[in-house]
Amino acid sequence: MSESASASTQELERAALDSLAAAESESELEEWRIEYLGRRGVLSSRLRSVGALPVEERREAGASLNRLKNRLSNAFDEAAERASGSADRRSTDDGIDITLPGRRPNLGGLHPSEMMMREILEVFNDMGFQTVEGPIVELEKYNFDMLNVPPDHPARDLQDTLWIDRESKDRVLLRTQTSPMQVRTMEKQRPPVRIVSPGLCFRHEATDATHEWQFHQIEGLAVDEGVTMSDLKGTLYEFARRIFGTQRKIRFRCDYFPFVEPGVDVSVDWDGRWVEIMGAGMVHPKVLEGVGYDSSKYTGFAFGMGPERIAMLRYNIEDIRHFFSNDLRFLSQF
Ligand code: FA5
Repeated sequence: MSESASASTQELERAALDSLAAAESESELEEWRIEYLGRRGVLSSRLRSVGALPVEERREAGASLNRLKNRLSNAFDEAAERASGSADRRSTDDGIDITLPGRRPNLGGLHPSEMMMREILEVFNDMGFQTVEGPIVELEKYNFDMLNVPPDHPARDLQDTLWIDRESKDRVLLRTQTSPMQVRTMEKQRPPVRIVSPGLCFRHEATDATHEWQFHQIEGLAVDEGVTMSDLKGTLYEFARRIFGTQRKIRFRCDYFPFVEPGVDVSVDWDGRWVEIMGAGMVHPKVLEGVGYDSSKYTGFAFGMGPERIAMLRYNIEDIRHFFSNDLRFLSQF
């Protein structure tokens, strides 16, 4: 190739690279590509004009222009890659700055009642109790009759009931307690039985700092040959030790529930006052007989506790109504 041809190739390369360096946006790069590398661009027309050169110069001039075309092509690819990388970092045309730190989404968490229930269930699962769940909309016979609370029994007044269907033969209600799960479990299973059953309960009652009309309970039931009141106490002391630690005082007191005999209530000390957290007792022989168990062979204990009350004692929550008021200032503390 003649000197002047090679000099003009060098000039062309310099001019092309300078203008490539000045191209910033994608559209400027595309313009550059069309101008230099396009089918009607500078290099194509130079290559076409090689045919007009003297025969002895054609070969070298063509090869030199092809090498230049390759170098410019590579330079263009690199520039395009750089431009797309920095476009990611810059504001985009629609005004979104994708380099700004993201907005952290509001992540939900477990409700404090749910957290408390899971912790309590784990304690009983560790002691060999299996978790079972049952219906919230319940038949009257499970909520009352089969628990030794016949119609007209005054004990029904202790739990003001929200009725779903009061007219049919099989009356339907929102369960007032988880104790129906005692009966449902024993109907399906022969002893030994060891279950815990968590879930919502409803009572038509006036609310105050320790009473809600909607709350959770966790029922417990153990039936086998030779189960005694000391098994009940031992189990509940172990529960209290794991949930409240060894220093917290707890109290057992006689109480009346139609489906146990004897019955107790269990309270925990809260700054010098006793807060009742559960009812418990030895399963009444009538309840055992009602599901076809031989009450001269099998005995059992049962308990029903309120996880919201337990969470109140655990976390010093002064009013049970916080649990279902859906106030994020309360809920986000857990
Ligand atoms: C019962 O519901 C019995 N079924 C418990 C039981 C089960 C006794 C098995 C014997 C054998 P009581 O109504 O006391 O009992 O409720 C038990 C616990 O549920 C209470 O100690 C309390 O922790 C919780 N609880 C009861 N009513 C409410 C309420 N309105 N608001 C919040 N928690 C409540």
